[in-house]
Amino acid sequence: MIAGVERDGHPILELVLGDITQQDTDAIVNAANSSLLGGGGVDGAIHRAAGPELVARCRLLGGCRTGEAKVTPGFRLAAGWVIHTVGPVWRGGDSGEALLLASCYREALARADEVGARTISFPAISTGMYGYPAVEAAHVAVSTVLVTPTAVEVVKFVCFDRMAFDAYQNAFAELRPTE
Ligand code: AR6
Repeated sequence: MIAGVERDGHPILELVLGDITQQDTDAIVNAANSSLLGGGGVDGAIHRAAGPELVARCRLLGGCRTGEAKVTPGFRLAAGWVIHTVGPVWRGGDSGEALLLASCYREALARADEVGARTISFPAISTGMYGYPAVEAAHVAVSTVLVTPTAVEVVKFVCFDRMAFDAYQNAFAELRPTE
């Protein structure tokens, strides 16, 4: 953990530079596509690390709409659950992208609550192949998690590179409530 924000009655937020497949939180979130059958980026990494059981289980789910989330076991991962969500493709910002991205975070926390996960790791959904600007995406991620009611106790934002990490640090600094 490199930085944390703690608030009464809300999850502790942590910021980590690393690989989400290595996180031992109860759940990790996958930035999937609507087929849920795998892809590149974090999706590919999670499927490789979880093993072929994951895609077999995903086949039973019938896909996932943008902004929604579905849960599977983590199979060979340290995390017990994978929560698959589909972020919006960035189309300039006027196509409801922020609302859809916020929905991904809310829906993922709702799935975590349903399976009793108390700790969860999120990647920077939509900021790779789907082109969502990192600074704006980090702001949506942190502000949404801060206001979403959940029994989750720890939320880790796992950044794969320094640029994402800096974006989250700025979002933490901007959104940290003044005590
Ligand atoms: N751990 C943590 N973060 C990672 C990892 C990792 N192992 N690998 C990549 N990232 P992307 P999207 C970061 O493209 O933009 C897939 O093909 C990456 O640096 O994985 O939501 C799906 O199947 C970036 O910051 O997801 C979809 O088709 C962030 O994860 C499409 O890509 C998200 O990048 C989804 O695109």
